[in-house]
Amino acid sequence: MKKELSIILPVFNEKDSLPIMVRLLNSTIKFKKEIIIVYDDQNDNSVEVAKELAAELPDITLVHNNIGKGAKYAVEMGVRISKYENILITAVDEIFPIISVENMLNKLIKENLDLVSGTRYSKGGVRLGGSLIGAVLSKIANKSFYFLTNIPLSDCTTGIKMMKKSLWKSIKIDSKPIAWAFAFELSIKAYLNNYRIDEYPLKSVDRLFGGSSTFKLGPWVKEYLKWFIWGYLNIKKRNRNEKN
Ligand SMILES: Nc1nc2c(ncn2[C@@H]2O[C@H](COP(=O)(O)OP(=O)(O)O)[C@@H](O)[C@H]2O)c(=O)[nH]1
Ligand SMILES: [Mg+2]
Repeated sequence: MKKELSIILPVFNEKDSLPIMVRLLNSTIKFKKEIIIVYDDQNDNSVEVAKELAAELPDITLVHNNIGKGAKYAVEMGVRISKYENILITAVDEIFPIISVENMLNKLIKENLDLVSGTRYSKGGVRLGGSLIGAVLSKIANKSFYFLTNIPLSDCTTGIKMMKKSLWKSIKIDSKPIAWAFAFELSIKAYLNNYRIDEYPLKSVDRLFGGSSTFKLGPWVKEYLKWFIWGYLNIKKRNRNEKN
């Protein structure tokens, strides 16, 4: 497996965070990579900034997601035009030590994994910033899901995930395009389908450089809870069948 990476950045009005994330990635990554910025709407304030970045720096592609609104479809659009076999999806507003990207890729390749998920909840990973309610709910959901299912990922819901493109293509994502619920679903289905998965600790700070979160309590809780229950039941069922 070659040390090459397609980085997919879904953006929703990220004029403040986007240049910081792109510059961090561009200046620290020395292996072959491309950065794919995916926006949903022509009027999004990231578009102009992204055009300037693409004109100034190498390996940057700006693409319009014409599949449907939401990060889920933006990632799908990014994967479709990506040129490498390894992909990283990440949120542009979450700043973490960018050296972790190379460490995650080394891990993916050396250990022949299908998915390396970031974790903010174990092995020294930390989550900072963002809204208090979002942070509390995320922590409770991930800790209890880990405890109840024994899934080897302590942060199933994080959007920072590196994987082989074949994994993304083989998993059918059914979640509604609400927040990053698809990342939770992807973690569960990768585990259920016996893919080789592991995690890498990240110290991440949410919304360090402005813009605003798309967090909406009601619909988010509903969609994440749905996958929590679905995942719990299906993992239990799988484990029961394996014992017999
Ligand atoms: N293309 C696209 N990107 C989105 C959408 N919603 C959020 N994002 C991006 O997904 C990432 C995380 O979003 P954010 O609102 O910070 O979520 P939170 O941290 O969970 O509150 C950021 O890079 C956003 O710009 C969307 O509807 N479409
Ligand atoms: Mg955020």
